Amino acid sequence: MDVKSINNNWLNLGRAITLVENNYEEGKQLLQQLSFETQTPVVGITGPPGAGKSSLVNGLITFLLQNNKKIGVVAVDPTSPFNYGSLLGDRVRMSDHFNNTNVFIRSIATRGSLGGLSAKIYEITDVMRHAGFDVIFIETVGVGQSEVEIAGLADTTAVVLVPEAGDEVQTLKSGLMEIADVFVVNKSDRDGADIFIKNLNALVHQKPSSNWSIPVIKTIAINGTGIDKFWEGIEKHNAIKENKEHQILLLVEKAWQLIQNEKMKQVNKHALMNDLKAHIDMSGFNLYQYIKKYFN
Ligand SMILES: Nc1nc2c(ncn2[C@@H]2O[C@H](COP(=O)(O)OP(=O)(O)OP(=O)(O)O)[C@@H](O)[C@H]2O)c(=O)[nH]1
Ligand SMILES: [Mg+2]
Repeated sequence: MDVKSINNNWLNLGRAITLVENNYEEGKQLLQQLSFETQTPVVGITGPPGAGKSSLVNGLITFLLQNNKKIGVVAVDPTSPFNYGSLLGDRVRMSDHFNNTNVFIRSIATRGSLGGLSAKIYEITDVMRHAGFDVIFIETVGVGQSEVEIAGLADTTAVVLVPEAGDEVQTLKSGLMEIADVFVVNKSDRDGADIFIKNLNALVHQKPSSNWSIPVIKTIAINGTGIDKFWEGIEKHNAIKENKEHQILLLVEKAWQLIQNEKMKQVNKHALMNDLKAHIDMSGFNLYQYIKKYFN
């Protein structure tokens, strides 16, 4: 399958994802054709079950369609595979118009045996980056260990929380604090929202790796309140870009996951980082060709 055939053709994109998902040789060859200069922003949306992640993505889709954007969505381990279909309504529901809509949605079950995200999600996202979207959203339920992984997957990670008594302390313990580029306090129609936001704001401080100051955005997904602010926060973060060192750290994490997935082989992350640094700026760099040397 030629990588060009998936650009703006979602029937082909769907086929390509299936090839990659099933580890077919054709899928592997496709991955090795990908250009790593293509930079469609990938936005990870994570947070506890039921926080309103799908509702927020739905709101973002509605908002972005009004601005003629093309949107890709990956829902990882969705509790209900029909979630988006029912939220989005007829307009973008997968139908005869599948190829004409500006929204492409794919649900995948990709949790590995240890509960973490499997390498498939990295591969699928890399394929999607070549389909001509303006933005790609990835929804995952934040449950412990998968959080660092989603940070490595996305250019911007939004952590969705809800104002609930007692939630604060647990939330901060669970590592969500470290991975958030943007905080969203959804269900702000509930009691205690403003106090929760105030407390969260007090705890959020600048990320050591950059000069980015993490915003705390108040939303009510069910009526669209704050969706514009949420998008603004995503765009601002995308514009500053994390520093190169941080990007390399994320790339090392990704390469390591991919190697683990293929070979279950122990690779020294530090050595991997040094070697990757020497290769990353070479023209035509492709991560999937690069990692092949670790498979022998
Ligand atoms: N009151 C209120 N309810 C909301 C809001 N946003 C979402 N909900 C409701 O919360 C429930 C869960 O919303 P989802 O969008 O499915 O949440 P989710 O985080 O995607 O859930 P999982 O994917 O199952 O983890 C639904 O019944 C929504 O209608 C909000 O801002 N206010
Ligand atoms: Mg959901």
